[in-house]
Amino acid sequence: MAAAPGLYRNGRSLTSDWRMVRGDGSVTRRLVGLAVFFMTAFGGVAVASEPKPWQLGFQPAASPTMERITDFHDGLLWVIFVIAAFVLGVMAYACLRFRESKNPTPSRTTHNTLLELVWTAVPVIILVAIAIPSIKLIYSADRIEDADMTLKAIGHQWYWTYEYPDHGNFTFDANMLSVDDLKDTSKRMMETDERIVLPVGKKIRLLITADDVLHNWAVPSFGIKLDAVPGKLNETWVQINKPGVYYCFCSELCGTNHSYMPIAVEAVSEDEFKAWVEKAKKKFARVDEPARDEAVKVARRRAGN
Ligand SMILES: [Cu+2]
Repeated sequence: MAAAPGLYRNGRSLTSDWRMVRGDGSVTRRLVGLAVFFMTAFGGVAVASEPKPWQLGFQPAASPTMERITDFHDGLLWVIFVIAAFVLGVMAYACLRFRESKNPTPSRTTHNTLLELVWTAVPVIILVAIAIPSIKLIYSADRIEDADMTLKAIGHQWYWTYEYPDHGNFTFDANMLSVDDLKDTSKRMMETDERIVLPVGKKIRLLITADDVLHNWAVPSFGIKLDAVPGKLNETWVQINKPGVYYCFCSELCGTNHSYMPIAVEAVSEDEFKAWVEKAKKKFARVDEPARDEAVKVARRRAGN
């Protein structure tokens, strides 16, 4: 489990604890107080955005990009609705108005220049009107100029490695938790042994690549789904709006254990993030250090000292 400052109890597990001991008044009171404290203090750290049964639409947006994607999607639905209703109306009108009994001698008209111009121009105008905000959105999601920090994700068969280059350049692997290691609040096949911890409200540059085959780093509520390509560094960014844990999976078929390399992101306040970084620096290896030490050892061995 990641070393983020004690955040792993949520309201549900406390409720079940409370049910077991409610015979004792003082314990009950204390536990209820504790539950209220935890829910107030860490309530937001439970799963922030997740799919729900019978859900329609996207998971709740947790980044400016996803908010824009959601708005754009909702706007497009109206465009589709108006076009579909118009076409259906025209077809219904034609079927009724020009049916054989009502219109026994059909017109032999084959061309109408104005009509043909209109039915060519109007769809073009609609497509251009859709393309402009769509391209703007693609560019805004593409990269960020003034990032506050960088996170690098490297896909492997079948786990992710993360690097924090601006925070001591430490690195760690995130493997899926096996069923035996699941905690009562963990999500099966979605939880990792080490979560990515990121600060809320900061602009975070994401660099994504792979070590072996194509993978894909995706988090729906951030509006991110980006290929991890060996030998290529893909870039995007995220600014997380609200604290919580966000889950997803590798989203590119990458081999036998493709479905066993989840992504778990824990968004915390800036202070909590700083505290986590201090712990993480001690707990995890530096990207450059082991190689440098090794190089020094090899050089010393060669030199015989
Ligand atoms: Cu993969």
